[in-house]
Amino acid sequence: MPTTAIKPDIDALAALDDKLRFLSAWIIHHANNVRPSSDGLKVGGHQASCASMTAIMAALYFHALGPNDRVAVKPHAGPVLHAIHYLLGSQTLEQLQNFRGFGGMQSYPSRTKDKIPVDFSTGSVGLGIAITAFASLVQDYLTAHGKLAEEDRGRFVALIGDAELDEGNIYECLIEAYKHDIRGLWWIVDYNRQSLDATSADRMFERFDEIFASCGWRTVELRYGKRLAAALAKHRAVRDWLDNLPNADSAALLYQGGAAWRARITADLGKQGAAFLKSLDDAELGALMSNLGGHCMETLTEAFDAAMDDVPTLFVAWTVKGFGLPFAGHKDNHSGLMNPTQAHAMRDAMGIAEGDEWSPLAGIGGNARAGVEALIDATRIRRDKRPRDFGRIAIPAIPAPSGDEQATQAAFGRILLDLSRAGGDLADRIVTTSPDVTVSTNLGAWVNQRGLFKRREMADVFAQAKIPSAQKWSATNQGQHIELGIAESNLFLLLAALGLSGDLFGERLVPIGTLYDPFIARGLDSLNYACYQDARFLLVATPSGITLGPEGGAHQSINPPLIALGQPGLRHYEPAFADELAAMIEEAFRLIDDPAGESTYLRLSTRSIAQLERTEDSWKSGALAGGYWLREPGPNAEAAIVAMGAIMPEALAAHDELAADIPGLGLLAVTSPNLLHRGWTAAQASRWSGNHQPSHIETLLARLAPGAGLVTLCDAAPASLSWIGGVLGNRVAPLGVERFGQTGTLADLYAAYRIDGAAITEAVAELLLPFRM
Ligand SMILES: Cc1ncc(C[n+]2csc(CCOP(=O)(O)OP(=O)(O)O)c2C)c(N)n1
Ligand SMILES: [Mg+2]
Repeated sequence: MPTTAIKPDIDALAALDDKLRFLSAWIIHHANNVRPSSDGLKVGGHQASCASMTAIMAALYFHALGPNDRVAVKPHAGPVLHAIHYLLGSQTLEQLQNFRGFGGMQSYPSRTKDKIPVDFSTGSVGLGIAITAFASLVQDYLTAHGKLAEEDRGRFVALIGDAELDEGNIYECLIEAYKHDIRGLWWIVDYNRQSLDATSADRMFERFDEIFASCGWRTVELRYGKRLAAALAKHRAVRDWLDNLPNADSAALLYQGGAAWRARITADLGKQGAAFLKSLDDAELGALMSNLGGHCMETLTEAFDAAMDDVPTLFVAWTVKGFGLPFAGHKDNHSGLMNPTQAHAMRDAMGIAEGDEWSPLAGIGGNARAGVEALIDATRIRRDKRPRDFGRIAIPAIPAPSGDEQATQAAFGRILLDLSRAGGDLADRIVTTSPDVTVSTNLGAWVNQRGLFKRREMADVFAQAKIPSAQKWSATNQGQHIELGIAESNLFLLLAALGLSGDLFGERLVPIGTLYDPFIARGLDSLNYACYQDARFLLVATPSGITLGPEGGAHQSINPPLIALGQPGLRHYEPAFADELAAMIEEAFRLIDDPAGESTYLRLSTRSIAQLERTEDSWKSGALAGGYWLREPGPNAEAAIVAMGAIMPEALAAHDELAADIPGLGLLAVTSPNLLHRGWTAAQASRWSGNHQPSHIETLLARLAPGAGLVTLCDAAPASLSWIGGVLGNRVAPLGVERFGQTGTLADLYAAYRIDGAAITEAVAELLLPFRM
């Protein structure tokens, strides 16, 4: 992280600002107006959002950033980032010309898809901001654990659209960041006071200032550029007037230009404005009034240079949306595109010859050219896209905890405790985290062993006072559990940052997060965001379903298996037994470290059930592939029970009861609907590539008679399993939970929601009826 400033070359930086504004606009123009369109769809892009930020980004990338600094770029300024890499030689012309095309540079910066180094993907506004705080926490964790040298530490920068500040996840993160004493952050707001639809509410700057300041942040307002500030200093009345001009009025005037400013100042201030206006023609007046802090290179570099310590800093840089473009300030400019005439006029005004639009330094002449070349050479940011960092962790066999009766949730706690006691590289790389449900998700024993992480030591007051407690909550910088407040979005963002530690810091961690299954929905977009970036972690959601009995409907989850069915990058496992769970955890660790792997979601239960006596391990590969025959079907069986998770005892009991009457009745234990589904669709696709392999679910179901009936059973939305009937054309009686749960004993609830033995028997009977007639 740079701690001292370099003298800025203002002229060269200003030339780079112009160049980035042109190139980002031209990338979008080319995609929309030059590249042939085969489908007639508008390609789109955000020239105004880019133009608003080019000065800020020029000052950052060509002046302030150091080699270890990481940046989350406002989604709609993606083209500016690509233009920077183009100037640095780390992005190709082909990619720029294929903006928003198949295989081309992405609409919004993407870690996984773009060819340039992208530190954090962005797109869903707000999330890219908050992840920088958690990445900084991970950096502190690695430093404290001796895995990252002081000189390799970086600063975390978020480039923020002002409307993004409406996203609640930012404030959840701000609170957590304060608790963890997070440092080394620069959040830079492109304060153009325009969102997608409209101009933003007035007076918000003061509020942001107060909110951030109360969380320990330094706030820096960059309102006026040097020239405008100097002019206003001489004309107090104009300054007071401009200070209080509503955002919408200011935007409209910026759009209309000098003549409109003159008319308005004259109307509002009369004689008091005359002296200010006197020496300026309309063009000069228009330029002066748009000389805001976020477009003034001296203001920006001074502000960055003055914030080289590690105090988290919010810069509010006032800008004009669409600065320098024909639709600057227009309230409808968010998706505005210059027409070809306007784009050509911009090119000509930049001194760029026709046909020379892509040549990096075209139009930069005179004194600035040498300075620009020098800045491009001297830029300290990383130019290359490094291969992702995988493949370092030896994963020991994870034995199943012993015990005749066990719940998967308790078994999870035991497995982690055993791992902790055994020690070793894997155990040392595990970082656990939970949003205030550490104890109730069974992480307590692990935390007692491995301790809480805090950068500054925190004593356990209860322990010091010798008050008996099962939990030891003293915290040191060697602890391996990061406790979060109750904000599930933060959990997923921290998992995302921890799960990218190999990529961000060259040191892989093994993150495990626990939460209550229904509250996955609380942070779902953050979970999706973590998966989108291919962060790797293990998510343990526990407890689940109406099997939670007396806790009632507010805590009983119904649809997470459906969420998992549609979530790329996340593998859902739902074990019934502790030995299955152990195999899945081992697999999840392997997947974290495998370049072709993914994250894992375990849906666990507090219900203690009788464990199976297994004499061999052949079930294991099936369980890891999504399912296995717990009771083998007979030849040409006419029916099977297909069950998942904590209600396996009901399925087993029903099987015992029905087996005598229905010869060959099978019991299929499903451990991962989403793996089975993925395998099925992949097999379908492979049919057309000439390399067909039947999928796991097809192979399993092929054991039954054609058209055999299936009773599917899960403590979740029945659609989680009912689709299985479509694989080979089996008729299905889907049992599961479709209404909100309620309190009660398991017998009450299973009967009321028809997932008990009686429901299974009735469903099997109904399926077989047509065959019997
Ligand atoms: C979570 C989410 N909701 C909605 C959108 C659609 N959207 C994209 S940009 C935007 C407003 C952007 O305004 P601002 O952040 O001020 O950026 P500017 O373009 O003005 O710089 C919206 C609503 C989104 N990308 N993400
Ligand atoms: Mg805005």
